[in-house]
Amino acid sequence: MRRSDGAAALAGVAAGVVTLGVGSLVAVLTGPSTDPLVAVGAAFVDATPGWLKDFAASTFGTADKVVLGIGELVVLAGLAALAGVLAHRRWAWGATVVVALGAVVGLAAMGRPDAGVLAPLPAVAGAAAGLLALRALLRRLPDDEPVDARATATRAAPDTTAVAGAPAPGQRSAPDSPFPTVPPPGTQGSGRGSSRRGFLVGVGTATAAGLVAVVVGRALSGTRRGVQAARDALRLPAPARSAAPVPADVQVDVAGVAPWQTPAGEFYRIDTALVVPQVDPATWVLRVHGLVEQEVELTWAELIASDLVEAWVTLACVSNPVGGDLIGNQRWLGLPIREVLARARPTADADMVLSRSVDGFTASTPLEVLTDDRDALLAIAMDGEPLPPEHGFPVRMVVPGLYGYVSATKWVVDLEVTRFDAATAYWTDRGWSERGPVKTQSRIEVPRPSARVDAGDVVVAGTAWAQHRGIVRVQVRVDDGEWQDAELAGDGGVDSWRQWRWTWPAEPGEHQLFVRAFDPDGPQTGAQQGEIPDGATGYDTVRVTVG
Ligand SMILES: Nc1nc2c(c(=O)[nH]1)N[C@H]1C(S)=C(S)[C@@H](COP(=O)(O)O)O[C@H]1N2
Ligand SMILES: [Mo]
Repeated sequence: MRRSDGAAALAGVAAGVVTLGVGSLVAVLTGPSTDPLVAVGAAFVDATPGWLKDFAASTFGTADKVVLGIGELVVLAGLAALAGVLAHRRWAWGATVVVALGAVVGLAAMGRPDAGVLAPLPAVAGAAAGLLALRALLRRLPDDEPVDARATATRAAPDTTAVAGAPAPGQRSAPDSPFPTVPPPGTQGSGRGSSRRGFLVGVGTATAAGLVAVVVGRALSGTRRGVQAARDALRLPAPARSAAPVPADVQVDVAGVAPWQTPAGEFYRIDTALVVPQVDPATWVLRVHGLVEQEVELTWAELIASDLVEAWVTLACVSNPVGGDLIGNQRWLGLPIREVLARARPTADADMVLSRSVDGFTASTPLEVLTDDRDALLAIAMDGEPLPPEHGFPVRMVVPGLYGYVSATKWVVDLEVTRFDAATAYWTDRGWSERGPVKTQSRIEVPRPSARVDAGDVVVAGTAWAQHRGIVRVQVRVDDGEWQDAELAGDGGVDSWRQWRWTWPAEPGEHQLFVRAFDPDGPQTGAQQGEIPDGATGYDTVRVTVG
């Protein structure tokens, strides 16, 4: 280590911020997914084995994207510091690290499914700006070592690998130092102090400029505002068929039970997108192709001019652990997918539809599920409003009875009619099952885990679901006792979850409550299984202390 290594590392980090800033500004032109941080993060997400992603999702919940961003910044800062130190010793070494990083980022951007020809531009421009910033900063390195010693050290080995014409900043900084060796009038301290100040000013200026560029780049991201405006201006058509009226008693009157209708703003969000894809309805087209008699292209105008239906559907994530909350119930408006497929006329050998989003996510859905009479929708609205951008604006799929990963493609732009033995989908390629029917499940929401309650009548309540089959019974068990029938709340339809309550004559002591739900085929399984590969099973349970 040299004493100047710290300063060189600092110069590297500042140059790294400049790189990100310039990358983010150029990405205003080339699209949000080409922004260096986004491109690398997205490539990392796609390359991460399923188990690691599962770990990240369960450990960090939906904050995993923030954690990923922070992790990226930490790694990047380390590499930038390394580039600074290496470049200070030998310019070619540092420059090689920067160019290699730029190449990795550029390739990551080119590998995105929505990449255009200009995708690597932010990486290239960012790396070039980073190199310039690094060189300028290293030239200003404070002379905190004797000039002779440093010059000797840097010149010790012949600089054969140096980029032609590129200076070795350690060599140049002493003779070319832009800082006066005599302090300007009014400043105290030595020439060394003054040059350190100059260096720090350089580092500060580069860092600040880079940060401003990042902020400005993100703010200018024009498509986002354009799509937001398009969404605000939308007027939704009235449904040709409204959702069945919801009985007044779908909601049990127990504080702490999740609302039967999940507010749109609280609806769980799961996707692989690091930036929410921006899709303008004016340019949206759904292409239906593959094993079909007739290829179909459906535009937004045609979609909203069609007979749209409204339906209550509970959407659940296969990664939802027993008792978890990656599930929500909403009123969707959309076009039945079977009508689009009917126009395309799948051939007899087809058995699957591979849906694809604008950002490359894919889901494999059994053809029969999309052609039977259930409300499998190309949905354009949630709770009477255009889809929130993060839930798939302008068009997503919603399919009753299947986990989201095999059915609920957001920002959907392509339906390929194909076969399970001919194509695989995003999560199937990462170890999850190719088919994902929702498993019958139930959850205790009241009392909370580890609650203390008074002896006597205690209300136990929660939710159960068996989408497209329906919940016909829920039972609760205390410790090793008999299963007791709970009271079911009103039925909002087989595609929606169902609430339940039970009054427990609680006796003092430590107790454990279990719940199980029945669909028309019988009780849910109590066998414990994790989320991988096709959804968790087992009884939800809470321990309570009765005082
Ligand atoms: N484009 C795209 N659509 C997607 C996903 C995705 O990663 N990308 N994730 C799926 C998964 S795993 C689930 S559970 C649902 C979640 O939908 P939500 O975020 O609206 O709740 O979206 C599905 N659709
Ligand atoms: Mo999911």
